Amino acid sequence: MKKRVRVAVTGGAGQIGYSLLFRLASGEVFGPSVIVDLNILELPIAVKSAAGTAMEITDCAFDTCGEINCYDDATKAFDGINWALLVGSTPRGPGMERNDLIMSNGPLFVSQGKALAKASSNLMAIVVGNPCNTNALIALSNCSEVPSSRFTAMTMLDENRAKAQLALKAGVAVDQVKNIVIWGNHSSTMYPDFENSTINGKPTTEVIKDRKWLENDFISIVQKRGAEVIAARGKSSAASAASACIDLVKNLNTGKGNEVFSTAVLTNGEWYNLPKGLVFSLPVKAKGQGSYEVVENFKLSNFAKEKISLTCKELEEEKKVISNLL
Ligand code: NAX
Repeated sequence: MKKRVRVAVTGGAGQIGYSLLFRLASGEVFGPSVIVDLNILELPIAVKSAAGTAMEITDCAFDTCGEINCYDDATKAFDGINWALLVGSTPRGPGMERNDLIMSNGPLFVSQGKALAKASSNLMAIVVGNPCNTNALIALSNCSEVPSSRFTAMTMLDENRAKAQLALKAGVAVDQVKNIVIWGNHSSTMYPDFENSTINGKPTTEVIKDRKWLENDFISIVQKRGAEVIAARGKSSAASAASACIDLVKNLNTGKGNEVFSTAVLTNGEWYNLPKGLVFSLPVKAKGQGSYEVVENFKLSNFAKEKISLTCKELEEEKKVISNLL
């Protein structure tokens, strides 16, 4: 009998959900010998649309696709799951400030954290819905039954964007770029750390000698890429975000051949002089089946430390805004 894995995807009727669900069902993530059962959670108004997506997934006749269930109740959707991909959240409306968005989405992650507490203690939860770092902090704070280390917020899209930009600039294939890590918040303060990265095994700064480009253009392109996509497409990044989520699940599940990658995890007060209690993107290595360890030997220049302190300050401010939800 084939092994089974049950994955909950919230916001399954949204843009990211529409790309993500098919790739999960296709066998690409968990392999050809694992059946993937999908629990899709949506708002009541969007459950019908999610059911339409479920019909299309069925129509793909993937060998690895198991049951597909659509719910508008988080407790039911999270029952018996191994992975929770928390994508659904309210998008920023006209005239809304970042703090308004943080406050409007916060309660959702309180209730989803509580629903996850009833699911299973060894599940892995990935928060994609923005502001994802702070939403992950809210969810894990309301879910004491699941270890905090089983929660992460996705900065893999930022890492992929950074990797692609360095590869383009250096004129190499993307797989030649390694150790490119995003520090901090998934926001315009994130720090894509070119100083610790390598291209073809050499330090990036030796391959791309234009330090001004690295310090200014490169960082700015990565930080503002999401806004640039919105300006061009009229909608936020969706297929690339789903693809990054697939990469992150694969990395966490299989270990990525011992390679370093970025994801945002709860700080313990011991890593890189960061304060305790923030969900902060750091270099990690996966140990498989969702577990990981933070890589502690990255060297940080004064330039990097300055950038990291800015993104840290932003996360501390966000934490203050939702302190009543923790
Ligand atoms: P959409 O607006 O297309 O879809 C969101 C879906 O979530 C909708 O179908 C909505 O009905 C559903 N939803 C809202 N509240 C819900 C709840 N309480 N329970 C279940 N479902 C709920 O947005 P989409 O483009 O798919 O983006 C989803 C989220 O990802 C947004 O918050 C977006 O900002 C965030 N992103 C995060 C990225 C990252 O790298 N971490 C990058 C892409 C994206 O911007």
